[in-house]
Amino acid sequence: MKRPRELGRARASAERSYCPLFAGVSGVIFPHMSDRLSHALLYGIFDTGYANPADAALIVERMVAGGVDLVQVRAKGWEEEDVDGLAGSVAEVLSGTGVPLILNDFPQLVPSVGADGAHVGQADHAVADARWRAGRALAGEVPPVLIGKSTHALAQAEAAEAEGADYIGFGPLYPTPTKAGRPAIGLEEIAEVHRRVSVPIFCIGGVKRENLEAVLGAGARRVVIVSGILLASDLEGYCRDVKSELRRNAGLA
Ligand code: TZP
Ligand code: MG
Repeated sequence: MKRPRELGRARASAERSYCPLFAGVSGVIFPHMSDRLSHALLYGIFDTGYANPADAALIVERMVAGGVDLVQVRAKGWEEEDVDGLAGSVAEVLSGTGVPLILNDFPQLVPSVGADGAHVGQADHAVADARWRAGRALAGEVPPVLIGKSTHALAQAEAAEAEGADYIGFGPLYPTPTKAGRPAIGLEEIAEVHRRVSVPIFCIGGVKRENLEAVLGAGARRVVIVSGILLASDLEGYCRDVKSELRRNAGLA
């Protein structure tokens, strides 16, 4: 039995997914959040390792105002019910913005939170399992659920696509305390992963406004930035700067 606030969130998620362009015979129309994903360049993460959960709404609002295209909630070591509460507050902020909300792990919380998907690591659920736990067993179901996967090598990137991931993270490019203990892979394989993999690739790990030019120069098109954004004194301006560089790189500005 869903609690009322959960129903409210699920409804808010459905409402923000509504688009008359996709009207069909059923009258219940969901555009594909995957369209949002395919145009996404900047992926921001609200990570409790860097930001006070009490500030989540304000921070995510600023991220969106700065042009972040996807938002993930990452709360390592948290209990499921606490993640549900935090992600629910972020879902409310994102409601009506069209910016998809992705949960790090916890695919089973996608329906109650009103999130749009989940992100899994190499040691987490398989993509199909995550999709099933999110209540949507098959890719292409409506409303769609986006399942992303972390990859740290070319072979893992190809495997994640073959497994049905909607997008991948590729990195860490640079050593980063956000993913302590995970060796950096450098920039050398960025161009090759873009040749081999068709789903959106978000380069991640130590990416900052300061090294973005080098990352894009190596062939990246989309990035995830965690600490760079969350530790910025002007978070919105930081996102805006990065986004405009990403747009320029993509030939959109
Ligand atoms: N996966 C690979 S690197 C990384 C994750 C979650 C952390 C990225 O964080 P930051 O602070 O942008 O380096
Ligand atoms: Mg994980």
